[in-house]
Amino acid sequence: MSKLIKGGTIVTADLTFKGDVYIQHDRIVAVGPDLPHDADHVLDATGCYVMPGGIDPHTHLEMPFMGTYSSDDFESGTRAALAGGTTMVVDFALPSPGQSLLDALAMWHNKTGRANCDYSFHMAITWWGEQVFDEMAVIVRDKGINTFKHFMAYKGALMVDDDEMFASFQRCAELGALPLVHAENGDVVAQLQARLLAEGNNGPEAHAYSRPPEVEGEATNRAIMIADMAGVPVYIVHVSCEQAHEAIRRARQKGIRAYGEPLIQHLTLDESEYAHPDWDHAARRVMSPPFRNKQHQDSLWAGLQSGSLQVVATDHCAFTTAQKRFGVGDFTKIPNGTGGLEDRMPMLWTHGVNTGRLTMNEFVAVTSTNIAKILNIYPKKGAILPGADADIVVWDPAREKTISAKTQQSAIDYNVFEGKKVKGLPRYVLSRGVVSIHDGEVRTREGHGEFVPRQPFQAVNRALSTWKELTAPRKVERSGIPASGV
Ligand code: DUC
Ligand code: ZN
Ligand code: ZN
Ligand code: ZN
Repeated sequence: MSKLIKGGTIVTADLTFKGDVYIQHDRIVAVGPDLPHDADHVLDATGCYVMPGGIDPHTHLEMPFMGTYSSDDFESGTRAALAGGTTMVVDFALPSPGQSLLDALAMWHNKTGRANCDYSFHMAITWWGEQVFDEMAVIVRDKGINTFKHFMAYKGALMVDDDEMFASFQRCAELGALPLVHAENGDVVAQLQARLLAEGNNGPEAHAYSRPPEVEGEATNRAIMIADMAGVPVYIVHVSCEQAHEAIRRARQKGIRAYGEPLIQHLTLDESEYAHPDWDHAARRVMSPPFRNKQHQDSLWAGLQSGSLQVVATDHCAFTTAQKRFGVGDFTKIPNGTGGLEDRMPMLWTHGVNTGRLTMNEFVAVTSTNIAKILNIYPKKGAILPGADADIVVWDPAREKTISAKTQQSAIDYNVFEGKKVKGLPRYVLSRGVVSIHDGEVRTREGHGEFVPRQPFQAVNRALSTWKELTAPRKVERSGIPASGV
């Protein structure tokens, strides 16, 4: 079965040019102007941009968290992804403390039977011991996973301390894996939460007060410095504020390989959401880190423009209003998380490309190609090239809609972007050659999604900083006997 995407403008992270894309089965086989018109199906891309499908490197589908499960599973989550032009998601396998990493991974694989698009996993390090040390090697060498996630927050649940993080980062360096970090100072958050509750601040706005930018800036800087000492690059998830971005920028300037991932929510929604008089409205927007003010948003946009931040994700972790209400009377019990899978690309196009903040090529880079390179799956994913998977979005810059929970694919009963107008939406979305979306019509195929294995890489981080020389053990030769009592 062959397909020809005809008459569009191909936009990649590097180039913009008029051309057609020829697909056989699930692969791209030719790219160029005026390809022969002999395919089984011709998809008209006139007036559209033909781009690599989006990759969302940060989702939590059917995640056990805060006494419940996030409400989008691999079926509804990947359907939402495809509806918005995203053709691959990377989710997190989360061992409970003491649980085997391999058992946790098997549990997560069992959730994916109905996935509509391709997916992969990051493995979380939620505890430390010899078993974890040993299993990390199996995960990297035999299970196709080259990323390990560390939570510096969620004290008493997912959080690891510096001891564990440093040990795990060194193991990542040995194995050719990349550590990912949720960077918030979990000890400080726990104290602020307790103080706010004691003072009678129990509403959703207190969630934001308990996680100020400083807890994120401190933890981001700490994670980067620990990674530098372990000699491994580091990827900071959901960078929400200038303090965290500043730490990443400063590290990169010194030659440290630190990557930063802002979310579409933090780029387009701000802290005023938590001041809303309706409890449900505010609670639905409770996520960690919380939304910030406009200055922080400007910093994140500047990072995407200048390259100090490389990827836009969602941290899609959707809870219904009923689930959010677990936290009535105690904001620390509101399940943390917001949706965004369906809206990431249209919102970023509308607020990035249409405003002139991002070029189309930068849009492709931060939604797809950069993450494919960081995860070592380029050009299978993130590319419009012969041999690449036919994960493609034919993007119609003139197509408009108003975002609404009434028309969304996600299983939850609201949308944090409700009422926002977007201009720029998919005409076609192809998941490994299968037309899954056409002009808003959903034609996803349950179970079509496959696991994408990722090989280890050379995980070295050699900063220009001189601390290694300064701290390398050196025996100092001395002569004479020091005067006593000095
Ligand atoms: N933050 C959230 O808001 N939800 C899931 C996990 C996280 O770190
Ligand atoms: Zn057909
Ligand atoms: Zn997180
Ligand atoms: Zn997350």
